[in-house]
Amino acid sequence: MNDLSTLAALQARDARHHFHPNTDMAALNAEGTRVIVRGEGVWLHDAAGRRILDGFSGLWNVAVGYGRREIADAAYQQLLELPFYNTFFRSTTMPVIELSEMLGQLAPGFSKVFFTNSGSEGNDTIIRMVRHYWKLRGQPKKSAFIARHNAYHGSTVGGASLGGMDYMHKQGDLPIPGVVHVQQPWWWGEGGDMSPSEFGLFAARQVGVAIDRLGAENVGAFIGEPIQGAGGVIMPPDNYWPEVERICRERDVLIVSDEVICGFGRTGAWFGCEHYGFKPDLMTFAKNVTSGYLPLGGVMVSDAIAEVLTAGGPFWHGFTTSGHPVCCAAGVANLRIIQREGLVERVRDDIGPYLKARWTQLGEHPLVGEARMVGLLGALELTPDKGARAKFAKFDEVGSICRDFAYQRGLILRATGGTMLTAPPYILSEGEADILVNTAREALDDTVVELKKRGWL
Ligand code: PXG
Repeated sequence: MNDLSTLAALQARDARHHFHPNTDMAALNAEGTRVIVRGEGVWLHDAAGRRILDGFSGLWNVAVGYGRREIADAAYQQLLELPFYNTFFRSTTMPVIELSEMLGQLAPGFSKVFFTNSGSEGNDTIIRMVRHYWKLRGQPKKSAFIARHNAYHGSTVGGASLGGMDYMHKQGDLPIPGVVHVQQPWWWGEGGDMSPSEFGLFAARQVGVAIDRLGAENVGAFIGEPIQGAGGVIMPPDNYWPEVERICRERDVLIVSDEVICGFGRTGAWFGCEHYGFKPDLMTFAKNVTSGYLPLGGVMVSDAIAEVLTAGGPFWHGFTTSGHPVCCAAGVANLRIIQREGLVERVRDDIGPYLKARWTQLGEHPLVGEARMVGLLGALELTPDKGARAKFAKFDEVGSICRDFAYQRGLILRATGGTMLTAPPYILSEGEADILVNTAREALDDTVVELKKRGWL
């Protein structure tokens, strides 16, 4: 399909009735939405007949790439065999048994998995589970959560409360009581005159300061993404997580690793916490558990927590579709692909280092203050002054300008403020990695021209 009048008609129908998430709808509808019609490998095709390299894996989640028949077949077979049965009434289904077992094997020390439909529901589940756990342990006051500014933990009331996005809080009278946000470990943006390792310790110690201010007897858990995703692919200094772990253990505060983006190989380890060498008590997952082919999320529960919860009677929590058999069948097929094709190792040893070597060269571009990458998660900080780590006055707009130039040139990148993000599928070839970086460089050049035109540079 590359008939532009057909595209305009589709855009008009979308504009009439579809309420897009996180979107200025008036602006979008004036411009016309993109209509994506097909995907193959790392490539998308839109209704205007264009082929675009998806440098962002859908929404961080199409790890195995588009067009995997094996996942489609597994879901289809399950739809024919048993499209639904619940897991509430003393029941389970074959895909749930299989996926729980696989997850247990992939995450040693996490003997139980609780299924949800999304990462947001996973984090809401965490709030209820942590509070339930501490009540069972006879410490009902341990109900507060420490999280970070600019974290993303989802869009439900609980998820958005744990998240540290002010613009989300403002719209919904959030956060809910009992959530306290502390310094994020973004050295490039907020490290000031400190060295990265000084700043890593400083940021970690803010967790301790917050716990001590509330009293450890009132704090249930700390939650963090190993690498903040939506906040701007923020890799903390190496000493951050070990110090957070030490602080939380010392104060008997649980650690939740939100693995919704980092989980299932994105960092080159199965889970982001392994990459950074810390051991959480609970892990939220979603996204790449099915590579986005069907919605699925959940919470991995450590042996020690699971033991208390198992002995504690029913946990009055769950969703109709907790452990949906079709989604779990897709999850099993997806994880089998990742295992069989050695995709986590590929991210760690092969395409990850290859893309990183090329991506970090973008750090030499006059507009780029820092180019960083771990596994297949990368960021570029756009700056008017490299040496000073300065941000553009119109920080939120420069990234969108660069993102739009990239799209015009056939590459999807995401912008968070003035930070450009990439998270390509694990199957990216070296040739495709070259295209990704070369196109990103061209988009940076386009952005320089545009910013000069506007007098911002
Ligand atoms: N935790 C993390 C770390 C996430 O990245 C969620 C929880 C929530 O998952 P669900 O499945 O409820 O969306 C996420 C989701 C963006 C963007 O703009 C990022 C997410 C979702 C939507 C947009 O980068 N991450």
